[in-house]
Amino acid sequence: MERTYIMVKPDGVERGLVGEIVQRFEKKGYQLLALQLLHPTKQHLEQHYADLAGKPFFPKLINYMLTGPVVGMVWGGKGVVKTGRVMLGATNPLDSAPGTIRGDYCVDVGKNLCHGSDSVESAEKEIALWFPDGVRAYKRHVDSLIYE
Ligand code: DAT
Ligand code: MG
Repeated sequence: MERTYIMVKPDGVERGLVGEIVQRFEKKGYQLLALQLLHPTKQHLEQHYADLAGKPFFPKLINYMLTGPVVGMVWGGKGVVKTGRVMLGATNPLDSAPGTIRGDYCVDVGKNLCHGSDSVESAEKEIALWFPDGVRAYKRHVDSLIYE
């Protein structure tokens, strides 16, 4: 099954938007495979965002991500990586369509509420980084009502 790593950033946790974000993925029909609230270390975040290490906004991004706990999740289902990012909205919330999470709940790129993996490959890397003990699959009876 395709899987993605979705993370509610510290602003989203503090603003009480964890439930809203979880609910959107639940209502869509995707399967919750793992969920944790975590106070990440600087080193962990630098690893998560390693691809952006050379960007001018990198130090600010890491400091933002260290302002409080994050809620990390693994969601599974058909097309969940690409569709998950559509559900989050564009990186810059001012470019995010209304109806997306960023489009509905935030304004500035430096406080854009949530993270979603950008490819199947990075999703698997991120899942291994954030859930090193592994993520167990389980059968859902409701799948017969969601998938044809
Ligand atoms: P995304 O989170 O949509 O995958 P990304 O991986 O390019 O976007 O960047 C990771 C985060 O870094 C993004 O959610 C917010 C921050 N960021 C990206 N581009 C930025 C910019 N131009 N200025 C400030 N922060 C930025
Ligand atoms: Mg990204």
